[in-house]
Amino acid sequence: MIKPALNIGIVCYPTYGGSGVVATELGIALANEGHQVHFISYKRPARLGPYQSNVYYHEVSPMEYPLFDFKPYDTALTSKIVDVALHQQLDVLHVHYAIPHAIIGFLAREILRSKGKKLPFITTLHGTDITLVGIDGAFFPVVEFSINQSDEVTAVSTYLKDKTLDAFSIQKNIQVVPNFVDLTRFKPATDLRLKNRFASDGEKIICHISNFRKVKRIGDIVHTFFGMQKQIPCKLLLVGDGPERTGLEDLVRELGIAHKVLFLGRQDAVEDILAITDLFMLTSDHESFGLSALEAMACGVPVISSDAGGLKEVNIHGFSGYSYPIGDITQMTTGALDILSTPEKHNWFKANAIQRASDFEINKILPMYEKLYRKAIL
Ligand code: GMT
Repeated sequence: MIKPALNIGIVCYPTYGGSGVVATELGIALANEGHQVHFISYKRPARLGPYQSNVYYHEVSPMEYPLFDFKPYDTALTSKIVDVALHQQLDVLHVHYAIPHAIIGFLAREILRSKGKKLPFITTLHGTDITLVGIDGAFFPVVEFSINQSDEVTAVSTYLKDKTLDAFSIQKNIQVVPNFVDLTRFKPATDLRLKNRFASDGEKIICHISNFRKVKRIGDIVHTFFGMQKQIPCKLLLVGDGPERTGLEDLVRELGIAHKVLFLGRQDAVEDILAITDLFMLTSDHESFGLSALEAMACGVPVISSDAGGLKEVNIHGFSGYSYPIGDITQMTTGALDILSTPEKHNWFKANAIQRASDFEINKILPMYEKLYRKAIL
C-alpha cells in the first residue's frame, strides 16, 4: 500500500554545524520521496542550495524594539511555526538540536492544540545540546522537560542516548537514529586535477573539516601532522573556520610547517575536497557522532580519530582507520603512517572505509525517520 505524503516542518540551525547539515540533507531526501518539506529558521540553511521541488523555506525575523537588548527569537520562531502549521497543514514537526528548539516545539504544539490543530513534534538530539550546553544549569530544567514532552525523541548515537539518560531524568524512549551519508554524492574522485592543485606527485593529502572550536582539538592534528611530514611527503588541508583558527595559524608558523598546511576556510563542496584526500583526522574531546568522518569514509578515506563519544561507533579501529585515546598524538602519528605505509595497506583501509560508510547510507536511515513521523501522527 502506498503511504500518503506528509507535510513536514523542520526547525534547525542554518549554519555550518553538523545538526543543521543533517537536518537539511534529511529534508532534501524527504522532499525527493514526495513529502512537502518546510524549513523554518533565521537564515536559509547552508546546504539547501537553489530551488528544489517540494522544499520551502520560511524565514524567522524577530522585530527590533528599543526595549529588546536581546531580540526574542524563540517567540518569533514559535509564532512562525504556528503560522506555517496552520497555513501549510503541517502533519508533523521535526526539531534538530534541543536548545531552544525542543521547548519551542512544545510551545507551538500547545498553542496549536488550543486552536484545534494537532502538531506532534520529534526532537533529535545531536550532541552539545546534551553534553556541553544542555547540562549547564542555565538550560537543564528546560532541556529535561522539553525532551520528556516531545512526541518522539531520537539521538544520533548510542553514546548520546546513554549520556542523555545519565544526565537527565528521562521518561521517554530515546531511539537511536544514526546520521547518514549520500553515497552518490560522497564518493572517491575520478578526476584528480583538484588534488594536483594542493599537492605535487606522491604527496599525501591529510584533511580535517570542522567549525574550529576548542572541542575539536585541532592542535592535536597539527602536532600529528608535524610528526608525519618528517617521515613522508604530505600536505594538511584544514577546512572550516571558527574561534581556534588564529591560534592554529600561529602554531603552524612556530612549528615551521606553514608552507605545508593550507587553511581553506569554509567550503560548500566538501565532497570535492574529501574525494581527493588520503587520510582524514577528527581528534575531538567530545563528539556524539562525527559526521565529517563518515562523509570522508564514504569518499574512501580512512580516518584517524580520537575514541571520544560516538566517534568509535562510526570509525572502527583497525578497519576503517584507527581510533586512539583523546590527545594521544604519538599513537595517532604511528597509526597515520601505518595506514599510508604501502599502497596495498592504504587501499585495504580505503575499501573498508567505504564498506563501513555504506552501513549509514541515507536510504537505510530515511525510513526510520518516516516511520517515527507516522507513529507520532497516529
Ligand atoms: O560540533 C559540531 O560540529 C556541531 C554540532 C551541531 O550540533 O551542530 O555537531 C553535533 O552534531 C553533529 C550532527 O549530528 C554530530 O556529527 C557531531 O558529532 C556533534 N558534535 C559534538 O558532539 C561535539
